[in-house]
This record gives sequence, structure tokens and C-alpha cells, in this order.
Amino acid sequence: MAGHLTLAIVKPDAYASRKAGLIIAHLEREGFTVLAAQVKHLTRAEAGAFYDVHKERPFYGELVEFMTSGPCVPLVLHREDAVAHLRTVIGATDPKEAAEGTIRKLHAESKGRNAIHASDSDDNAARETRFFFAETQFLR
Ligand code: 3AN
Repeated sequence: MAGHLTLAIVKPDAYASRKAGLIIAHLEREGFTVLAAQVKHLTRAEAGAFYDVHKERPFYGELVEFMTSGPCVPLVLHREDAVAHLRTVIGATDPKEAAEGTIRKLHAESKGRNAIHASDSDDNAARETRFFFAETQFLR
């Protein structure tokens, strides 16, 4: 399955504005199958651990604050070339720079409150799927 799985998170801004369904429909239109999903309100410890790679970045505190501000929706997604295709579908980190028709262009408010997370490599996809889900929940 390597290369065919990735992790997305519908972030708290999009969940709170009831865009989770719209975003999942967008992902399905792009050929992704949802293998596992949950609604989860992250603790500070969980958000801090998930974004550990960014802990030296100036926006780390803001990021943890935002990601714990309400529930989010982690999703394990399956598709050929999953990581690269999902990065294209979500668009640039800053919605002002995101291409037309991308999820962030359509639904994100700002660089911080940007609607969706997507793994940026196969290694991170493997780590991030297992952060939220047991393998038995998505490998079948
Ligand atoms: P991406 O989510 O596009 O992979 P990264 O990995 O550079 O972007 O950043 C991880 C997350 O950190 C972003 N999704 C965004 O929520 C947040 N972030 C990045 N840059 C900033 C910034 N300048 N100010 C606030 N939050 C930021």
C-alpha cells in the first residue's frame, strides 16, 4: 500500500463551519477512498506531538492553540499516488497563494486557519496514519 495511502485532517476551522462533508466530497471526487475517519478533539500534548517537526518554528504555539481549539477530522485516504495528488488538491499553505479550485482556495481563511492538513511524504503519511489509527482500522 506504500504510495497509495495518505493522511488528511479536516482542521478545526473547517469542522466548526460545517465544511467537513463538503471537503470529504471534494476528496472523493478526486478519486480518494476514505479508509478510516474519526472526529477528534486533540489535547495540547497530542497536537504538540503531531506537529513536533515544527516545534522550533515561530508559529508552533499558534498552531497547537488552533489545532486544539475544537474537533478535527483525521482521514486515512487511498488513491494511486496519494501523497502527491492530495498535496495538489489541497493547494498552497497560504490560501492567498493557492490555485483556483483547491480546497484551501475554496475553504481556508488564512495561512494558520487553512482548513486541511495533508502528509507531505510517504514516510510522514505512514507516521501520521498510525498517530491516529491502528493498522487494523485501514489495512484490509
Ligand atoms: P502545509 O500544511 O502546507 O504542509 P507547513 O508544513 O509549512 O504547511 O506548516 C504546517 C502548518 O503550520 C500549516 N498547515 C499551517 O496551519 C501552519 N502554518 C504554517 N505557516 C504558518 C504561519 N506563517 N503562520 C501560522 N501558521 C502557519
